[in-house]
Amino acid sequence: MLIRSRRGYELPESQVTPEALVLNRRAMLGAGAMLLPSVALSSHAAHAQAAAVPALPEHQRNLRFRPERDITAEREATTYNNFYEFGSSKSIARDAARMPLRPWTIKIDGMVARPREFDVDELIRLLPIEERVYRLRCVEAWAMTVPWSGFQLSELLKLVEPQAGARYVAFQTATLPAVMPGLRQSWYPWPHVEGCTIEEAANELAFMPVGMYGKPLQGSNGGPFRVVFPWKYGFKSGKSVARITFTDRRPDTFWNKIQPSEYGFWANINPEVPHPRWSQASERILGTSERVPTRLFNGYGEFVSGLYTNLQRERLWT
Ligand SMILES: Nc1nc2c(c(=O)[nH]1)N[C@H]1C(S)=C(S)[C@@H](COP(=O)(O)O)O[C@H]1N2
Ligand SMILES: [Mo]
Repeated sequence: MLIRSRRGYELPESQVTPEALVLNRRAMLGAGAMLLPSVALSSHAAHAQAAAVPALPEHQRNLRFRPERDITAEREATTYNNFYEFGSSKSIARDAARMPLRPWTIKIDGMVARPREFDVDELIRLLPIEERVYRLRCVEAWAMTVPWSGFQLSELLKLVEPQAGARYVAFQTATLPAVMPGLRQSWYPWPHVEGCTIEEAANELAFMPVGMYGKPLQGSNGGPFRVVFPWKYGFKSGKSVARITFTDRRPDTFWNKIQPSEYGFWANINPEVPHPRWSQASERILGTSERVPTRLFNGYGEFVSGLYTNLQRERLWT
């Protein structure tokens, strides 16, 4: 495999990155706040990471969801990330390796008949785990294809029984200041919360990975537990989820709070609706020099287009 210390596209990409623009502008106001004493960090992390991560149980690939693209090289997918809790560059993987993956508790609250806390290993025991190869399309117009291991979000819904009035689901990322230097960037509306409607959560594509490439999910990619909505821009897919709340009010979501005109609540993928600052017509395949046309709903329309037929007045595509 070709190994380079820096990818040629990294710099141009980060210059057009919306997130990075916001960051750079504000960073000048708060310069200095971003430096953390790395010695203190690593000694804390050594302590926090004492518990071992068990291997995933045996499971099989679900062939219903065909990738129609080559799987992205594992090294690309695990080292080119967006994870602002660790900073705004794509190269956060090493820092994110400090994420304390065990023990990990997920709190489920709000409008459910059975609110409770789960240990992540308990969820892995309780729910049917499978592998799904999904395409992931970032709003910045790069894409990768990933074999995720995890469970269908609807299985979790069955476990906690949403109440009839629950209309939305909010996914909150853990805030761990000792290992997440990005949290010091106090102009961001931490904690990271993303959300969807209850119908979207119940859709068979909505998935909760606990692994990728057959291994437990590492911190860089949102381990130990995240969500993915493959028909929506990647920023909707919250990482390292610690709390899931069922509610009757549309959650205030992270990027929507930062820049509502550019990052809507729905963020469904549509090549014909440009981002205000660039086209969404095509995408760059991570780890290659290829650019390919973007597809409506990232090519998953057969599964999800029915979710939106009565919502024409909403801004479904940004
Ligand atoms: N908590 C949290 N979740 C997040 C992000 C983030 O910064 N923080 N970035 C999002 C964005 S913009 C994308 S494209 C995907 C990237 O996931 P990956 O790094 O596993 O490719 O995670 C999403 N989930
Ligand atoms: Mo993204």
